[in-house]
Amino acid sequence: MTESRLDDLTARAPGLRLLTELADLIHYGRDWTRRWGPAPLAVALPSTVAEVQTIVRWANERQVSLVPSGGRTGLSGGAVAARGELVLSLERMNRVLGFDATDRLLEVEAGITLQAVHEAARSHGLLYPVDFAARGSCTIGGNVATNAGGIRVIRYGTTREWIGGLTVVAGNGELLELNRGLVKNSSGYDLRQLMIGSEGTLGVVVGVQLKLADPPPPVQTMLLALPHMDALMQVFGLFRTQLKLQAFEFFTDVALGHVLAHGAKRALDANQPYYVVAEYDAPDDRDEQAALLAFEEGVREGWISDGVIAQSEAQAAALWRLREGITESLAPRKPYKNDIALRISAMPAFLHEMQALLAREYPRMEVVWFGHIGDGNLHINVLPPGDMAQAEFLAHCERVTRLLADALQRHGGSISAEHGIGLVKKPYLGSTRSAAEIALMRGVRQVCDPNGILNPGKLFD
Ligand code: 2HG
Ligand code: ZN
Repeated sequence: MTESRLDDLTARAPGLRLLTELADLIHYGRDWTRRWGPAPLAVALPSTVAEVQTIVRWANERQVSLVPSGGRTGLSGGAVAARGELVLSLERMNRVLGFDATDRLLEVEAGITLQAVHEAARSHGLLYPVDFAARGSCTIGGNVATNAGGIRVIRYGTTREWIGGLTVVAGNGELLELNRGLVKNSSGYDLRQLMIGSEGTLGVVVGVQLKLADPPPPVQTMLLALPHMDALMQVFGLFRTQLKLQAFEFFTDVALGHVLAHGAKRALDANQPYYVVAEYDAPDDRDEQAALLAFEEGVREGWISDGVIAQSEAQAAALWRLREGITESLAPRKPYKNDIALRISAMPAFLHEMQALLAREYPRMEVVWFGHIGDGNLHINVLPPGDMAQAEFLAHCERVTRLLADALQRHGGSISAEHGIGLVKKPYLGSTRSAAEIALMRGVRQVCDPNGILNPGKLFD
């Protein structure tokens, strides 16, 4: 049966590359979550939009589930294929298709990496401003699917802000050109925005028109050590009024311990419980002076205990590594991850409640938190104790996540800030979205994908 279905697909798309070797099934069937055993039917690597359309039409007729797949750096299981699905990898569709200087639009295929987009924008003297540590492996299609955020959201917003148009293969195989790069387009529902963040459940994104920005002015990078948790938001309040922030990222001493053990270099002597990497525009002496004044005020207030300003690009990269290297340094320990969002105004009160909750519920476990505190996004990674079985660890963390979800609901937050819902956060969707909203989302999905072939089981059942 399986064989004949695949034979039928190759008969319809003779040039299509199809992988069925076990090593490939494992490689393409999982993402960075590593929680589900990969078990796809096969992996299709189309190189044209027409091939993607053929695959989607075939999947409808043959009732085969599809898992659209980018760089599989996701942390919520959105690109996992563990139930005999066909992985539809866009990795061969990775070209820059064009650039229009008047419109400032870069047109790319969905499988291009974020880093290649950065380079293409730079080659035109412009900037694609969404950025984060997985830039070398993640793809634009995946960024669109999760509305990826990253380290410069406080200045530039999330992926959503930078999409001028999308080319999408709909659930029935038809091709949709959504918004076509228009700046203004008040002609009904914005289906482009509906696709963004839909985690491959409403259509397969094959092409993207990216808006580009002016390149940033020269920036400075500062590492700060803070003596207590309240200082995080106090320093943020101070810095955002005095400086033009590009990024405001934090991590704890526990996180620092892991990146240092993983090869990063210590930048400050004394140990403090919290650290911030701040990046701000510093085109001239006045901005540098403003940064020093803000720093001194923070010290006077007792919010900052120590700090260093990078004196070279290499030093700035070393400071950034302390923040961006955290995920990789924790990966061997198979952490359980939360990725939560709050309004910035809700953060101080929430932080206290969360700290108490984590201390109470995870007495035997190491909890590492860090993230994009300037835009209200915290990452909480819980490390299993060496003597605890994986299933017991997961069950424990799921129970605590339920409590965290309740707290978030009370504070008006979200159970997923930028990693998506996928499989991992599915049980908690109802803490962030109302029953009426979920019912509407279900209806939209049903209309876009009536046969239920697009990433079934992800986001909601
Ligand atoms: C980051 O901000 C990523 O570094 C990963 O979103 C977060 O590993 C995590 O929990
Ligand atoms: Zn993040």
